[in-house]
Amino acid sequence: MSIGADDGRGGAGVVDTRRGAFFALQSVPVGSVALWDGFWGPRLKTNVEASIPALLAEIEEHGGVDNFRRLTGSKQCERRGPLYTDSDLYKWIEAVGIAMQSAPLPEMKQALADVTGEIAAAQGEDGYLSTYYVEDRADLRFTQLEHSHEMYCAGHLMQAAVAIHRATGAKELLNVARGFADYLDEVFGPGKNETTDGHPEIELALIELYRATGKKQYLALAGFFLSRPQSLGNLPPIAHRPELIGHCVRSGYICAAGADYYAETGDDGMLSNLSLLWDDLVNRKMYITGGVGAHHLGEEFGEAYELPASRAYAETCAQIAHAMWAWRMLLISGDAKFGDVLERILYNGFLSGVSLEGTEYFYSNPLAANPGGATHRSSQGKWLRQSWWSTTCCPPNVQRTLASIPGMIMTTSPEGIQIHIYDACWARMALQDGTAVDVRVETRYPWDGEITITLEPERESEFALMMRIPAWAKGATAEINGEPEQQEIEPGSYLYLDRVWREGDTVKLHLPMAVRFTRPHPYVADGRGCVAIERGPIVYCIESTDNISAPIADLHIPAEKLTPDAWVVEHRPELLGGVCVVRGPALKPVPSFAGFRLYEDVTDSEFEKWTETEITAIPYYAWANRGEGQMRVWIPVTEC
Ligand code: FUB
Ligand code: ZN
Repeated sequence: MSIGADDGRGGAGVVDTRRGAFFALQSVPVGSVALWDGFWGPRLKTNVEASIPALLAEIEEHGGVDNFRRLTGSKQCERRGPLYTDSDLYKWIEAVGIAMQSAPLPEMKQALADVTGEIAAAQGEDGYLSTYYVEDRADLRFTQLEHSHEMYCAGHLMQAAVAIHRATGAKELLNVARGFADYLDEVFGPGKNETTDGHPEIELALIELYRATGKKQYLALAGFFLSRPQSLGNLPPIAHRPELIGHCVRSGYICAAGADYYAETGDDGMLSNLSLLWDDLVNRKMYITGGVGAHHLGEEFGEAYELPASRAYAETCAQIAHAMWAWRMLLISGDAKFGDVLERILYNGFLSGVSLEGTEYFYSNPLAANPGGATHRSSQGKWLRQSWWSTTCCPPNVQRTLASIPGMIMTTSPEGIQIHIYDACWARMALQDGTAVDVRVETRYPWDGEITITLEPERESEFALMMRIPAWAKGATAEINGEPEQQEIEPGSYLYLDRVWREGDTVKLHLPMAVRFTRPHPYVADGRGCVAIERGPIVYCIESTDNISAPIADLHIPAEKLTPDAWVVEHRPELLGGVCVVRGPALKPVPSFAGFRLYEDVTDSEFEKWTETEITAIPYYAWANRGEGQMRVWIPVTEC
């Protein structure tokens, strides 16, 4: 199928890499990878069966569809919700569109047709569409761009339209999106209106719309917006921003858009600044969970190493925005370091954003919780996920990201096939010469590091199979058809197996899954003197439900026990949807620290006595699924 063909089902992946001359890797269609009953497969099933229908009901209940109906005259009612709430419905549609790229979802068709019809009918003749800047606010159109979210909403409309077109070939929403994009192109640009939206998003969307339609002016308009300072906070354009500052979701989206722009144009200045900003992220501003954002106020990045635990902002959308950036950087570079961060976000700070049932969501994802304590208000009073937030950006964002995961498992390149995320699946890849290769992955990852890959090329073919070896996987080994692989396997790179592959060839990869203890940079105040427990890609936490011997804040790990041999890993299929827990030795003070005075002279202090106890750690993503309780990721270490 040719690129930009009328029917959108032409082989595009989560990001359509087929035009971009500067992509090293080609993303594959979401539908070409079928997830089984591994880690992500059941979560995607929950997404489709529980999360997506429940969220539409919530959006309906809170007026998100009625806001369109009232404009079309199909319902008489007041407009409800924040000025950006149109984007919630658009993101929900995008989630459906991406999920439909895996399976047709006949049960969603009617609802989708209904909301699409309302959206299309609500569009102005000039292409403009907003349920907020209409009627008595119509004169304000594009006059409040710093806060108005008009282009933010437009961007989500475009992404929804592209996803639906890619899934079904249907053009109704795509035409609405094109109408709006054409209108923006008339109004904005050099010598016209030269401002941009205070919330980036339109840039990403215009580039994907360009990819779906072939209309170069959309790419040019995205380039124009990228070249302008961000109107909120007057932040420098992303190609010139000296560090990560400001609102984290906005930053993540604009960085992702910058990467897309580089991929299409080869703008080296953009790429070199994105690399600098990436270093700032991973070396100074990202939580160990992959969470992003220190400040609730302004939902912003903090200073370098300013990563508070219980007061972390780490909005689910911020993690998603940075996963989008990581994915694009991986596609551009083929560098495993981006896959490592993508994995860290997905299994930890992203996944914590949704409950195991799939119907409740966190907005912030703190690294410590003390319900009833002084920090209670800092998380908007909530230590439990909710089915609805008045700003409900995160739930549909979670849904579209979950639906996208099959498209981020593997890629192809002129050399062969890359596997980035290990999960039980069956995939059909196409080599550059058109040869079809079926790839079967059998694994219990992330609970187990044994991964068996079976290749079935339709004919004998020489190509490279490249498998990401996470940076934590020291001592990984591999076998090809039962023979040990001789080359040294470097953590933080791709194991490159170039040979003639025949039907039924197998590769067994063994990633060591020892418990790891990770300490933060000493300037991370809330982690000083502490470690986090990690195993494979999973970051652990201790929660009061499993640790009743003492308040969570009392529990310490003895320094001499920071060795994997002192710890036990138990697979608990019945717990939290099936997890591995990590159990090990701990110390608690007697009496509890709870009785200590706030301040005392060190010479007056009674020497506390430590008593041996044990802690049980669960995956961070699963916390707060058994009611409210204390939790922490960073656990103090005691030398005694
Ligand atoms: O402003 C729209 C969305 O609401 C942002 O992306 C989130 O951070 C939340 O503020
Ligand atoms: Zn959000």
